[in-house]
Amino acid sequence: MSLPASSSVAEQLAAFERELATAGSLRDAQAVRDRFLGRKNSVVASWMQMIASAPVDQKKLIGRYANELKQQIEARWTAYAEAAEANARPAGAVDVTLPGRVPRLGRRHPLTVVRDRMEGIFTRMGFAIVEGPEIEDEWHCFDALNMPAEHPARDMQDTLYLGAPVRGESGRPDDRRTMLRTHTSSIQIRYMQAHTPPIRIVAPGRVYRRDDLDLTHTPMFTQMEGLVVDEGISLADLKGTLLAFARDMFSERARVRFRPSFFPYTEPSAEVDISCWQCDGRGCAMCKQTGWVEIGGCGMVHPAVFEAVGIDAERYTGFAFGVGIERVAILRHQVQDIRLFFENDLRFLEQFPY
Ligand code: 2U9
Repeated sequence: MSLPASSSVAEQLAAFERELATAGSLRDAQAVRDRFLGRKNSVVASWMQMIASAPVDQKKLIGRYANELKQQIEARWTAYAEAAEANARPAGAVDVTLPGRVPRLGRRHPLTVVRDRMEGIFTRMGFAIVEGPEIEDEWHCFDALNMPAEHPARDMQDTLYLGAPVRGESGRPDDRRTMLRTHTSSIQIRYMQAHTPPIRIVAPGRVYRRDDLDLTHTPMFTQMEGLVVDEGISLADLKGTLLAFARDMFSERARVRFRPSFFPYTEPSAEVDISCWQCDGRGCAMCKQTGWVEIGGCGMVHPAVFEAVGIDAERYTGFAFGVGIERVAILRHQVQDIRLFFENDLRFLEQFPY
């Protein structure tokens, strides 16, 4: 038995190719593949069967032919199938059959949450929220706040100066230095220069000091200061406002106490303590057995401050207070180390359920 001339591998391959070319769909093409490569009754399968029934001296020849045919048609099919798939889905297109990816949701930073909460409390009491520049000059940060040139807080040891002198209000260059604000009080100074009483504002924002890092200090932290100016504003208004804040922020049972203190921009001045909301004042680890927790400072606006911004201190009085936002967050969440708020380690941040 000799192999028919019309059955050369090249011719069979050409026939396979012609039939593939007429296939109108992938399904048609698969049918062509099955006719040539299928396990039963296909072109390749019948050559394979022929090996068994062929005379011994022909087996090798037919076997070689059948294998060669099988390999070439298979290779052609693989190329065809790959090209068909590539054409079906343009490069870069989304495979809509893949399972969806669940996006990882971000969340607000714990300091942002505390700040938003504090802003909400003061907004409901009728305060406006005001911001200002983080790069300040010495007049807005110190002079106007009754902190004269020789005041220790103005020292290079405490303040981060930026060096370049700024232009004065007149537009002429003067020798005031620029610096990173050491408190948000400069916002209230700017606000009082631009507005007449009644004034009721809170000023949140970052402040900067030349502090070394430790459990309770970072060179940048966040404050919220409040200022109320009107006729007849008294220390009782100040205490009532802080009590309302403490009851909303910490506990309905909170009480507030003032301890006499000193700040250049307020007179009288006080440190503000809140009765411990963990033990209700009986004494626990959080309040170090004192029953009280310090949350900030406050006082009645010093007349020299009013004079600096052109408000009549005979007619108007005002109160001011300051709270560290990290301090509030530390107390609310029992955080041991202020630095954790700024390292942004997800293992820390993901513990906050917001
Ligand atoms: C003006 C007049 C007075 C704001 C005040 C404090 C007392 C105070 C600290 C709390 C913790 C700063 O973040 S902290 O370290 N603040 O103790 N702040 S009175 O007094 C002002 C502000 C502006 C025009």
